[in-house]
Amino acid sequence: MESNVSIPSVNYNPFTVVGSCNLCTRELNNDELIFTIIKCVNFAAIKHKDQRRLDEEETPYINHPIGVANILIQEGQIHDPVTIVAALLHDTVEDTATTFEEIENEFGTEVCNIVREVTDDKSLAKQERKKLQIKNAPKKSYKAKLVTLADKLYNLRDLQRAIPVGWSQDRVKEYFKWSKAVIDGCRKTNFSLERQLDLIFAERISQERYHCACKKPLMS
Ligand SMILES: [Mn+2]
Repeated sequence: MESNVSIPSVNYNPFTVVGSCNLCTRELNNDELIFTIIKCVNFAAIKHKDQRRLDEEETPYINHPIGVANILIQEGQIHDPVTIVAALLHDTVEDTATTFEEIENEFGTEVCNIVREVTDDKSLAKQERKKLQIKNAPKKSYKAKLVTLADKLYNLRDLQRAIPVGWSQDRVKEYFKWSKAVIDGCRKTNFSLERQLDLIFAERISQERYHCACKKPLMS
């Protein structure tokens, strides 16, 4: 995660009340809401256009951020536009050439700050980044925790559906373990999302037990 530098907006900022603290958000009317959401999906689609998910079908990458936003709305009952816009943008800086300045200029300070909170510092080694996600999870804001929970829920479901090309069973197992540690740092944020994640972890444990050679009963 990069330092939390606040850069003044120079462009259209749908959420901020101009002239105030630059952090307070206001409610958007229907026209502004649809304008902002479509602008945001279009922005993310352009940024991720050359990327694919790691499954065999090479699903377009944009399915992921759209799916994360959809999980927040359908399963998390989250209708806050700042959180939804941040979810749609959450991987743009980490995985494409997008900068925080662009996000701030196009979608405002609060959205940008959430994206910052969920963006790994790619200058660090992968293992270090993974450790930091666990360490930083409890310190995240409520909205960043929501995005984190929905992101992990999407990725774990994806992993249940199809193992990424080139991944060993050990790597899958490790990913589940690591995800649980990150999620445990985001507890008491959204009951429904956490319940869905717990169901996945329970399912995973029973699968691992089933395939384990010892065949010990689960409740021993
Ligand atoms: Mn993601």
